[in-house]
Amino acid sequence: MTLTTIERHIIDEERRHGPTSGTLTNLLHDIAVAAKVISREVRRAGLNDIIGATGDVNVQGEVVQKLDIYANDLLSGYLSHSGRVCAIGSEEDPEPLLVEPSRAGKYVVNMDPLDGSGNIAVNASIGTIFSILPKKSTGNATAADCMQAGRHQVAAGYVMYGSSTVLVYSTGLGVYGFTLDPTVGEFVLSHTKIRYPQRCKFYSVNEGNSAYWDTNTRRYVDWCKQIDPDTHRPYGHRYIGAMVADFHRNMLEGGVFLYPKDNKDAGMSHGKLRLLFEANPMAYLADQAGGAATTGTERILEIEPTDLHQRVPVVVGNTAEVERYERFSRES
Ligand code: P6P
Repeated sequence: MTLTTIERHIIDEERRHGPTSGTLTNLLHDIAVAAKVISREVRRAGLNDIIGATGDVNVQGEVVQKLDIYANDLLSGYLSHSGRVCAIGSEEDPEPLLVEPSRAGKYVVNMDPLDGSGNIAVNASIGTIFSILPKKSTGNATAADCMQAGRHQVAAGYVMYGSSTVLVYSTGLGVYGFTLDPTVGEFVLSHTKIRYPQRCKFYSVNEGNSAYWDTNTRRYVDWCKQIDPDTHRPYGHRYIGAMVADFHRNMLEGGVFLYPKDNKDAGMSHGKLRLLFEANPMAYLADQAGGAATTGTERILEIEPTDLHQRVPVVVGNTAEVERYERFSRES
């Protein structure tokens, strides 16, 4: 039985890309190391007083969990000293961290250091999401380096802290998953070239917001719930409250995740999820796995960012479902 660790896989992929500096390889390795440390803390959160809220509110207006800060500080500190990164955009920080030019590298990392942190206190799945872009400015890095359309990503991935810790990533050559073996402290290849199944089995959306949805969302979700054996409907409904977990299940089993815009909260009239830290990396992975991601009127990867913390509506999963939602949006 061949044991393929993430370190070995990353190097094999580097060779598939042809001659490179190896910087992206090293950056992905750095992220895997940080993920192991965060996983350890997540698994111990209930024991070492880093569960619960700090009492602060972040730039998103969300209550900050202690683990949010731990993960953000760890990733920012570790990656900014790696020599691979020139700027780090984080859901937790108002402005990007711009690395000291003498230590700056050629990549930008945008991240949600701990996605779904509201699930921590109830021991439900949470995750880390990362997006890697090439530095585009010619001089010292600026915030503009973080604000590039998702089609420019060179890699993206997530770590899901669930019943096991799984790191899923792509550098444009397909999507691969690695499960952390805590007995040896290695991420071991467990999912090769993940592809969305042809059939959609699940839809994931917060039905509690249905009274605030636009017509297109209501029509699509009602369609998912209609009885039609020929199209295997009604689809099952699964919603964990952490995008990483819902996205992961849907990519493996077949499904569509929606966080549409709604008129519940004026501050979220464009949806809740952040373009740079959640939507773009997940859209990149979905595309690499044969799926798609849309706002309803625009593909996520084509959006030109206008703000670091810009929110967008997100519908991501099986391409047929994404296209169906887009049809409902056009008709509405
Ligand atoms: P709601 C977590 O806060 C998050 O950003 C996503 O991971 C998740 O899918 C969504 O928000 C959950 O939001 O409003 O349904 O609790």
